[in-house]
Amino acid sequence: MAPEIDLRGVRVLPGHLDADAQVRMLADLRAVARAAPFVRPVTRRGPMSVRTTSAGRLGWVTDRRGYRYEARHPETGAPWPPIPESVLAVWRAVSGVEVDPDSCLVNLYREGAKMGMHQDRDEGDFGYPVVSISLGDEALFRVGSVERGGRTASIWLRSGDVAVMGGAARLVHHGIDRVREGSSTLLEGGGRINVTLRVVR
Ligand code: MD3
Ligand code: FE
Repeated sequence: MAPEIDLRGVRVLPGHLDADAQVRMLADLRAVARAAPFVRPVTRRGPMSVRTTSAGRLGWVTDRRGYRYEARHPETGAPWPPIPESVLAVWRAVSGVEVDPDSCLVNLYREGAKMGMHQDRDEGDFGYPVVSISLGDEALFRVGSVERGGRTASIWLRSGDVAVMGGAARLVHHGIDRVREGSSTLLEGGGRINVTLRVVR
């Protein structure tokens, strides 16, 4: 495994998952998406370019009323499927906390999808870290500060990389500027999946 990188307090663990582990996790996430289909979230600012679904007790949803965590899929009304063991294993290895996550958000980036700079602040306790797992095409990840504006730093996140956002980095602004199409063959049809694990409470 390549050495750990500290990007403005975000711990990046390059190549945390080897190729076989990536394939296994992707199969588990496909099963999640069969039970809880990807939706295109619409925020007050319009439709997002990313597709999302969730696993675990709570899933992150958004509509014209705003962002929140819900126990059921917004379209099917079904409870979210359980978080796959392959995903929980990453949390248990890197989060440094004893509690398991309530929520596993799965973001699907297909052609041209990106994510603007934002903070993750819909959770009830920022003392817990957020853990992110990248699969598929490489993505240019940007990290700023807790305050809006100011300096930022960027890094390409590759398939199998894991990032841990804890402590002061838990509330930094961050986003995905772009995805390098065709940089990975993991997803049939191309693209990128990002899994984020959170304790919501
Ligand atoms: C820094 N996802 O779902 S992962 C998100 O690649 C989100 O889909 C991006 O931002 C993605 O909210 C970025 C890296 C990441 C995730 C959560 C964070 C960085 C973070 C939470 C706090 C600080
Ligand atoms: Fe985020």
